[in-house]
Amino acid sequence: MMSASIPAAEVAATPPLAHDLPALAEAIVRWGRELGFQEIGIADTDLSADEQRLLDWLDAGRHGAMDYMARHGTRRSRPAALVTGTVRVISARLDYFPGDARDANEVLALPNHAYIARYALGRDYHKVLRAKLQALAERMRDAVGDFGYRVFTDSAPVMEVALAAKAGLGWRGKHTLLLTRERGSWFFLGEIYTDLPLPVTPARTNHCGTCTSCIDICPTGAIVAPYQLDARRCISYLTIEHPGAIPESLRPLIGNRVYGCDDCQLSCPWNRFAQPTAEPDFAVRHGLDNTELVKLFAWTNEEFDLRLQGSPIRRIGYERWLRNLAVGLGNAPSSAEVVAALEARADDPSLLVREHVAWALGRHRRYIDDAGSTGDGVISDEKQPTS
Ligand code: B12
Ligand code: SF4
Ligand code: SF4
Repeated sequence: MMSASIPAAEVAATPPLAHDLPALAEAIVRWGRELGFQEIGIADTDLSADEQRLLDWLDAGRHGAMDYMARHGTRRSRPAALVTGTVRVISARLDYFPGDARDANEVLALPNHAYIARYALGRDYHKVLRAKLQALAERMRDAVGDFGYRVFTDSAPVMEVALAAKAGLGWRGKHTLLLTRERGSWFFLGEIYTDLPLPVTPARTNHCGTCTSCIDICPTGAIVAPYQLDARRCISYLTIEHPGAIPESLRPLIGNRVYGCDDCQLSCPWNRFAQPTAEPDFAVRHGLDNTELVKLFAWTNEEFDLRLQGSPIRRIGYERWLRNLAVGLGNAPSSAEVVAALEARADDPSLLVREHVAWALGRHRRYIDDAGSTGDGVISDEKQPTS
């Protein structure tokens, strides 16, 4: 009856999938796979349970200096308040584990080497994911005509994990990340907010059981209770998001982790089933999986900018990079090379770097006193301890 009022020409011009939302949802999953996503799910926009937990987390100050987490209020937990008209969220999962990287546990066990989180060894994921999501949205437009949408990945006030959990892309682990039985947790999430009332996909059941491996392994005790993370203690926060001095009590616990941290994921039994990414952009660049701390600490600002072009690491800037490396060097075994590298930056123009270098040198004080330093950044050969 309703179509009787629509001019015949318009009916003929309306693409068929616009009238068949279940078929469109199936097509979206298929197109998503063709674009390289491992999985696509669809959720409604009711995040009321998560909203209260987000507010509690913010009230407790667990976001530390991440002001952007508090800035947008409930727009983060109410998709339609962020993009008017949103009724569904299409969630997408893209695996990033680089199969060509040196084994993570091996690097963590080498205190002279820098450990960089697996997600940051290749190119910045923001652009990669965004381009794929945009391509998916355009295929949808080709199929249904104009519709309301916006794509996001880690770039806006969006509760990505909560939405992906609703959309059935995995369950939230006790470390707070999303994971699956088939592929573990080494993946990024991205979304398309849309005004199309697509059918939703069911949520998955939780398979953490009695396991507490991620909580037990966390070097800084940042997972303060199952599903609750205090970012202020998390090494990922401290080395990436935190702008100032790293609290001294936490520095020794950071070990050689100079950008991000993966321990909670490395310890998770479900990550035994993870598959290496097929995404060429996430392949290791510049040997970042296997480089000594002193080599990275010697980079000039220009080398930092040049070598980390297109890498997510560049976003923390040279000063935080040196700060983090100084902590790593403070935790490394004492040696002439380590002390010389630190002494070479003892007068760094940045107060932040100088303070962390001084702390690191303090950690090698006994060695320096025993060995004797020329005071000009070189431990004299004759004063080095004999082994
Ligand atoms: C802020 C942030 C961080 C912060 C804080 C992390 C956090 N857990 O909140 C810091 C800098 C520490 C961080 C670190 C990392 N992050 Co981060 N981060 C984000 C960001 C921008 C927002 C997360 C957020 O909303 N936090 C707010 C708090 C309130 O949420 P929450 O801790 O997850 O708590 C929820 C539940 O745990 C729950 N809860 C509380 N109590 C209880 C009790 C029960 C019983 C239950 C069921 C639930 C529950 O309530 C909360 C609301 O749902 C998202 C992107 C996005 N826009 O969503 C990426 C994101 C979560 N990060 C990501 C990644 C990859 C990482 C790192 C692995 C990077 C690294 N290697 O260093 C680490 C992992 C650390 C960890 N264990 O979480 C990915 C995760 C992908 C995945 N598989 O889940 C995301 C989704 C980015 C992306 N687009 O892919 N991150
Ligand atoms: S990323 Fe590292 S510091 Fe943060 S919760 Fe996981 S194990 Fe702990
Ligand atoms: S380590 Fe254990 S508790 Fe933590 S997310 Fe994995 S299965 Fe869940």
